[in-house]
Amino acid sequence: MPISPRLKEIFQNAKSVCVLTGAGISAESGVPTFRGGGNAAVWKGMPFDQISSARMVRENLNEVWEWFDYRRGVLKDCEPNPAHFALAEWQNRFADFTLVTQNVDGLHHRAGSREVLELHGNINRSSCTNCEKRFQMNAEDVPHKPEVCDRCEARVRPDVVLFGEMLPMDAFLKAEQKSRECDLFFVVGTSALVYPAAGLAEIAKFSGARLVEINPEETPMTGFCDEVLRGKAGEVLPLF
Ligand code: BJW
Repeated sequence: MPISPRLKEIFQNAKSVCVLTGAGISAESGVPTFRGGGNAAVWKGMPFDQISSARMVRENLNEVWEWFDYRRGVLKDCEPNPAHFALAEWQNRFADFTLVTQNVDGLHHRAGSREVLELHGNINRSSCTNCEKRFQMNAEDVPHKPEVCDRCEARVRPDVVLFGEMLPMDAFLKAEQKSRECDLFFVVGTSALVYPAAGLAEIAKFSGARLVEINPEETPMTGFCDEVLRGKAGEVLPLF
């Protein structure tokens, strides 16, 4: 998948670059995606959008923890891949660079990205269901610790954003502002189905940015993009 000379030139001259990543960027690290390839993640016969939901936290937090402990167990053996490393290098290439991720796996940080706007939280943190105190978990804490908050003794939950829940407002507002201001926006490894994250690409495009998609499959965003690079993130991103 060669990058056209024209896109290379646009990339080299860009002042402000914004990248939105999704589960596909971690696929080559061995982290399963939610959708794509004709499959959707299922846990104990339940579609993930049922278990990863605000309702499930209210009705069956034990099951939610089992699902996230399982996924933290999978993640323990996963390492950042060339796509994560390429983006960590981009932060030094541009006067203004913003990395926004929907992923909860922390692999961008582990690859060396200094500032990552995590729109859907982080799987290695938990938060109190009552006072919202946050706790960092170690990858080895499977099953999770602590069980209850040391400040108010309410139960803790995974600190991730589930369907029907609000995104962290500070991260989202900053991502929205940077999407509006950038001149080049990359949509990498996301099915672009989940809002409001997917809407950032639309904001960028309507504000005049050039939109580039990197994904081996077509998505609802494809027709909207100025450039489509059909390939794996770990193979395409290092080519820039
Ligand atoms: C590769 C590759 C390789 C493979 N290289 N690529 C507006 C319109 C319609 C609906 C809504 C709307 N606004 C809000 C909604 C509702 C809802 C929503 O969007 N629903 C749609 C699905 C219909 N959104 C919400 O509920 C959000 N909250 C919200 O809006 O709050 C306001 C509100 C509150 C109360 C009531 C009403 C409104 C919250 C969304 C939170 C999403 N959370 C999850 C789970 C996180 C925890 C967990 O990890 O379990 O986040 S869902 C899941 O999807 C996860 C992901 O971050 C997210 C996006 O998935 P992603 O990253 O795109 O992955 P995949 O698997 O879908 O795609 C992978 C892609 O990679 C594929 O395209 C492959 O081809 C590609 N790929 N290998 C490059 N090597």
